[in-house]
Amino acid sequence: MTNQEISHLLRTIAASYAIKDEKKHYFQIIAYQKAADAIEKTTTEAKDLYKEDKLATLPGVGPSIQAHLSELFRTGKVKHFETVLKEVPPAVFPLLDIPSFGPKKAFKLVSVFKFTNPKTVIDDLAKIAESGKIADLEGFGEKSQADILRAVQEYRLGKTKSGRMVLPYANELAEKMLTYLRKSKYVKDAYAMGSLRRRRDTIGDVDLAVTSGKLDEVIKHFVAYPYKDRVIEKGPQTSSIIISGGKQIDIMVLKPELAGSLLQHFTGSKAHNIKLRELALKKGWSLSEKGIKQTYQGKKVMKTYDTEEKFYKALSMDWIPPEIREDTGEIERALKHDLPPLIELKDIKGDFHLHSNFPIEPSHDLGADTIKTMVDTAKQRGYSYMGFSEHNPSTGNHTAQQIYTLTQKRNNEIEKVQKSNKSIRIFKLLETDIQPSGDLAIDEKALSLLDAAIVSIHSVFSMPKEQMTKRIIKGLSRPKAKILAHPTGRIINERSGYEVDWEELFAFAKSHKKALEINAWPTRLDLPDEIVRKAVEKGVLLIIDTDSHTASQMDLMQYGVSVARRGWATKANIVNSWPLDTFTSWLLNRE
Ligand code: DGT
Ligand code: CA
Ligand code: CA
Ligand code: ZN
Repeated sequence: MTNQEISHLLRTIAASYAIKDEKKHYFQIIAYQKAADAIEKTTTEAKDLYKEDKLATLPGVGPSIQAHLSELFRTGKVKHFETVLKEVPPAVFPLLDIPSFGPKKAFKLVSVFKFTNPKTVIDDLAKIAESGKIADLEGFGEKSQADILRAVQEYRLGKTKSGRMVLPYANELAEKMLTYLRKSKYVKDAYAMGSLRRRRDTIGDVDLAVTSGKLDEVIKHFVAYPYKDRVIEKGPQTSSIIISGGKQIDIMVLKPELAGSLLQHFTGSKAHNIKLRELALKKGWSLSEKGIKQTYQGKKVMKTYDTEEKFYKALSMDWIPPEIREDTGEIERALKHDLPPLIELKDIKGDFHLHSNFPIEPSHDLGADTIKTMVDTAKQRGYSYMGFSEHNPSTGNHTAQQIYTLTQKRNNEIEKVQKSNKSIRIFKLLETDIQPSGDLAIDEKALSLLDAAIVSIHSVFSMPKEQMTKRIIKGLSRPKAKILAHPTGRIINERSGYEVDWEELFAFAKSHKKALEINAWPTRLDLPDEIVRKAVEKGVLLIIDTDSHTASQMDLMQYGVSVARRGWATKANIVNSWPLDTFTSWLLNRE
């Protein structure tokens, strides 16, 4: 069972409790939802943790749910879950996957219209809604009938509750909306908040914060957004809309003097905020988006903060970078004034996973821009070094000698461009396949033409963990192989990565000074942040690359830097933030 399936199951249990008796089961509902969130977010498979007897290390999952999960992995089912689920009509469950459908609403519709077949319930519901019968139900009406129809249509178009956006897409939505908001004379400042500001790899909905002296005018302007599909909620200082395309945008507006607490609250994460709130509670304080309520000379007063720094300072802490606000130790470190100096975009001195359009006849994709164009772009970015790493010439269509000759031709082109560009050092690499046997796709003679090789897996992804780990380590053992590209092979919203024994790979990479890549390509972001964090703790070297296939894609570097920051990486960890001489001696060193 994958993490996603487990998380779905836990949400189903929470929903069943809510249907049975929401008040009575309040704490169970929260516990199951929290566990579902945690498991969905983590990049370690819960099943692996179970096998290693480490389920207890899953944050956010309490002992009783851990025991249920153990039973699930041991026997394939959980007696307790079956008891809970038995009390809810099966036709309710498919409805829970439709956006905007809560357990209560699903249960009511199923009970009233006597839906019994889980396979047809969504079609049955659509028919009832079209016939106008839902509008007559108490507590529903014409509008909610139309909403239900729309939600079903969107669901059929593939929009599910778990449909999360990749970061640049959410970024673009937010930027458009921010530009629109700033057109209002009532908007003082406008910011992207939530997971977007924390730079998570995927984004559920876009959250925006605005400061203004006239809250109602800003809300009015917000809901008048020309590309909106519909308004979900409109209050005095908050509102939510769905824009065309089905994505949700939430806004919160407060006076400028409250900016500090507003940004802090709305950036989250939820877990980070809950931990802060617990700390504050110990002093008898309470936190909100409007400030900190404290007892002062016997009276409750609301202290306000116009910057986040002041807000955190009031809690005796240093300001915490948004990327690490996940309650994974950052609060304790901020209290000790001991947060690490996270890597920044401006620290990056070069990009190494670059595909030019040089006709090297690879079996995978070629880039679209010339070596020269990409060098010009790297110089504009202020880089001191860079590396070309086209895919190796395909082994199926070429002899070893042909591969050698093609590589040599590509090198000649690089050398030609290097001659007229002295301000940047250009390295000759190739992105070389690690074959299923662990051998590299090109032989020692072709490798000798390179400064170093980036090695990666592009075929036969499903292998048992031990075998895959051996394969990778064998490929990476070759002296020229210095970088392992996109180490998990995951494609966000498409496929999860292959199975790797990280402990073993980290130990090997560390002792042989091989770098694991943080691939900045938005649907890869691979290594994922949680694994970066572990690599950083173990002292493994990392490199941030864009995997660009055009010159303009070198702009994607920012997304890789976000992942590195979310993994608590500093300059010491990231080899391509090192000065040219240090970097060069690492790259050319053979161990
Ligand atoms: P997402 O949208 O799933 O990618 O994740 P977020 O983190 O953007 O979550 P979202 O949109 O539900 O809420 C945005 C922020 O608002 C969240 O990170 C913290 C704050 N917030 C929302 N709900 C709660 C809550 O129940 N308690 C606290 N303390 N903060 C909350
Ligand atoms: Ca959000
Ligand atoms: Ca939200
Ligand atoms: Zn590549």
